[in-house]
Amino acid sequence: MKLKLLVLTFLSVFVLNAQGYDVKAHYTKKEVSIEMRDGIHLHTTIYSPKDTSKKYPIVMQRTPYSCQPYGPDKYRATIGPDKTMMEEGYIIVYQDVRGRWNSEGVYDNMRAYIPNKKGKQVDEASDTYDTIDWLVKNVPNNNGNVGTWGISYPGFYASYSLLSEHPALKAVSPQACIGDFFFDDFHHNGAFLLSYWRITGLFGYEKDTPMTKDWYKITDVPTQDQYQFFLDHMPLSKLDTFYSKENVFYEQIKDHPNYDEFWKPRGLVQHLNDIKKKPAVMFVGGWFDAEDLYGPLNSYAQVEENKKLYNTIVMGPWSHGDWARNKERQAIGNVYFGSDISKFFQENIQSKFFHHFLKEDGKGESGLPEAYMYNTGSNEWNKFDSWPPENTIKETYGLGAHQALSKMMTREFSFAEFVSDPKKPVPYSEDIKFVFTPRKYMTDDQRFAARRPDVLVFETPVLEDDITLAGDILAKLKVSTTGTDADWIVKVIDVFPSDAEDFEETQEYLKMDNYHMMVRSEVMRGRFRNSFENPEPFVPNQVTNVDVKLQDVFHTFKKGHKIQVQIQSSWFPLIDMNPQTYVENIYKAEAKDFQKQTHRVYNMSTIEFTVLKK
Ligand code: PG9
Repeated sequence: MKLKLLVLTFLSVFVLNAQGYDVKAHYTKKEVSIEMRDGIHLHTTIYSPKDTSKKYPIVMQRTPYSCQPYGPDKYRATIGPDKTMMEEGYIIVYQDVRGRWNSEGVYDNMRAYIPNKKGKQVDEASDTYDTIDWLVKNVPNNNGNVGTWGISYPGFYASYSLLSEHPALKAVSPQACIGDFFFDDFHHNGAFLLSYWRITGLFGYEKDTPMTKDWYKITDVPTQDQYQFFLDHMPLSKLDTFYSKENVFYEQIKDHPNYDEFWKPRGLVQHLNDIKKKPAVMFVGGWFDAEDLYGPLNSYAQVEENKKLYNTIVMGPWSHGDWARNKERQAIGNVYFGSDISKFFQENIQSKFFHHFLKEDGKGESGLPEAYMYNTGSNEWNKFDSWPPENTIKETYGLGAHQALSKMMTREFSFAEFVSDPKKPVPYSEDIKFVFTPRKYMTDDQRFAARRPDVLVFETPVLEDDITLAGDILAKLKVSTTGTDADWIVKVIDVFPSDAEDFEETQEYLKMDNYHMMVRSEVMRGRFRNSFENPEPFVPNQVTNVDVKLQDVFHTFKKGHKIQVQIQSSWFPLIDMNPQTYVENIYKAEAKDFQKQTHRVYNMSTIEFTVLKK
């Protein structure tokens, strides 16, 4: 039961985004069932301003998390993207997606998009089209313009609405949107996010009946030390006793370890350059979003291919969905980024976007930039005409001998090696709790890892000038292993000077002097180094290329700081432990497959940064 409370607390954060606004005093609420083209009815809640003297645009969120009331009087405690918009007046609509809660039909995770639907063929684009069509024809006082928005899974449905092709859809804001479950949320580059294992049940579903109650199939698990719990339950098959077979989604995850015909059609990013109408788009993401960082960045880039669209992006110093919370001080873990950042976003960016395109028909300039990006090192907003910025260059650093990180490429043939022991995997944080999803770790101090023999550390000298990274990072590793499989984790770290100031958030035991702030991290499951669809074993002791692409950053490493790169082969239990013996399906690996192996990183390995020119 604890988990259910936790889950609802987690989900409610996406609706408590405008505390202190009395919805019931200003809005009436109506619940309708809207019929889709295949006869299925979707439960839809409509909040309309009581002031009927003018017409309002519709802003809709389609969600798997229920449009049920959270607050008193069956009203949501707050509704809509933010308080400014609530006060300004919009018709706010929520809809249970197909097969969830009070909607009919059968749920399907990340339902595959069907580009040329025939007859009664449906997907989330056709459900969005049919819903918008009904709303503009039946909701009183609407001005004929519709926007969609959503954070996380609702963000996925907002992205999907871009493919609905309804002419009334004029503004779309996918936020922390899932792009592809093989790279967002449950997997990173094919490695399973073990720490999310508990919530696969949120998205489990019975085959033939809609998920209307008890919508997750998780039998509660002990909330003991998460590191030890998962260590005690390796191989992964030991976890199966905690789940019912009804948790179809977890069964699907186990049955599809590669990027195959189950996962590929469900990826949405691939379709986002196929948008036939021209709604305005604003992607929003958090630089420290542990769940959906791939989604907003890669979806924006894909839509950007269509130069006819107004397509923009906002990235702030946020974790997952932070901008919808009203934290005065924006801090993640021990690192403070500034105050009233979410308030600034809501009042000066989000409400401005919807107002311009839904109330002013997009006439004239929106007053918003192509890319509104927060520098997480200098703690300031920057506006760019493109993302990545045009005035950037690629700078390559060698992961050199003596573990130096330097632009001077070493010539000597050498390597650094470490023993990777599945019984003592590298923790992903010093602070591992059974939480709904791990979020704080993205800025955690990495000194604990730097001091382990199975973590390689490469570091620049103290910087004599600021360096700003603005774009993606690509580690091109040359490695070998005594085994036949291995994971490669790359972390980029901002090493603070010994006289760094403490932030208010700094925990007593941890001072900011010499703080090793994680800025970006990523795993590449080595078997997928050449293809996510066709994995390959390593040949023992053979030098092998493994490229690890780390998602974009926008971070100034200040003068007096150092840039540090850490490389390791486990990240536990954020991701599952690689047996380091190649097996067809790691979810079915046996205890005997988990072997201690010796890994090497050769000094011809490099890391390429996208550097902002001064
Ligand atoms: N995308 C988020 C999520 C999905 C699945 C598992 C964990 C997180 C979200 O919808 O909140």
